[in-house]
Amino acid sequence: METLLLDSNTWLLVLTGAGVSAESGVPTFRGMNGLWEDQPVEQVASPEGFAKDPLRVWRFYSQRRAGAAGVSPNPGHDALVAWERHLGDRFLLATQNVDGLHSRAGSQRVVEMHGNLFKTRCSNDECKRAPFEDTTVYAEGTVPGCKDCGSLLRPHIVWFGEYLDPTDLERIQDFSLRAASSGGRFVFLAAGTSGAVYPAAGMVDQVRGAGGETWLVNLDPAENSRRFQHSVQGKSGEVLPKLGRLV
Ligand code: BV8
Repeated sequence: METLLLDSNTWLLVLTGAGVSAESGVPTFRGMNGLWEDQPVEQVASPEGFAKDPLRVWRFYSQRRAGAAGVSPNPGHDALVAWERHLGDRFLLATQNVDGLHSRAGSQRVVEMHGNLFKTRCSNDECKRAPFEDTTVYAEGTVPGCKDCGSLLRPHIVWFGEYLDPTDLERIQDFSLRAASSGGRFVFLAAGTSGAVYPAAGMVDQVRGAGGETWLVNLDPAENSRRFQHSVQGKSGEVLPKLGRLV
C-alpha cells in the first residue's frame, strides 16, 4: 500500500464523512440506503421536513443522539489525532459528521461543517438565544419549546437546502490559501465519504485547482473518485493508522 508522507513541509486538509464512524457502530447514510422510516433523509433533515412534521424530525435526531452517545471513537479517529499532533497548525479537519466523535477522540483543529448532534437552538431566527449543548433524548411525541420566546427548538444542524455557517467555510478557505501559498506541499485527504453532498464533495476540485495533491480512503468507489489522484480502497479504521508516514 502506498503511504502518505507527512513531514515538516506538509500542509494537510482532511475531509471525513459517515464512513469514518461506521466502525464505531454509527450507521452511514448509504448504509441506511439514504432512508429513514422509508423517507429520504433529505426530507427529514430539511427545514421543509421540520415545518411539516417536527415530531418526526425530533424522533430522528433523538434516536441518533441515543445511538451516538453509546459509541466510541475508532482507530481511524485516533490516527487523525496523531497526524494533527505531528503537523500542528499545518493540519485542519473538516467533517460532515455530526456525531462529535473526532472531538471525543482528541482532535482540536476541527470544523463541524454540518453542525453537531448534541447542540440545540431556537427555530425562530429572531430569537436572541444562542445554540446550546443538549444531550437530551426527547421522549416520543414531544417537541421541545424555547424558554425565551416559546418557539420550537430544533437541532443545531445544517439541513439540506440550508447554507453552511460562513465562518466554517472561511476557516477552510483560509487554511487552503495559506497552504497553497506556503511553498510547501498541500495535501487533501477525504475519508469515508461518498462524495454526494455539496459543498463538501466539491472540495477536491478546489484543492486540485490550487495545485494540491488529492487522496481518497473509502470502502467503496465514491461519486467523485475519479477526481482524486490517489485512492486507497478499504476501511478507514484499518487504512489510516498505516497510511501516514510521520517524518
Ligand atoms: C447548500 C446534517 C446552499 C444532517 C447533512 C450542487 C450540486 C447538486 C446539489 C447541490 C449542489 N449544491 C447544493 C446542493 C444541494 C445539497 C446537496 O448536495 N444535495 C445532494 C443530495 C445532491 N446541498 C445542500 O443542501 C447544502 N447546502 O448547498 O446551501 C444552497 C441552498 C439552497 C439551494 C441550493 C444551495 C447542505 C448540505 C448539508 C446537509 N446536511 N448532514 C444530518 O446529518 O442529519 S449532509 C449528510 O449527508 C452528511 O453530513 C454528509 O454530508 C452526507 C452523507 O454523506 P457521507 O457522509 O459521505 O455518507 P454516505 O453514507 O453517503 O457515504 C459513506 C461512505 O463511506 C460510502 O462511500 C461508503 O463506501 C464509505 N464507508 C462505509 N464504511 C466505511 C467507509 N469508508 C471507510 N471506512 C469504512 N469503515
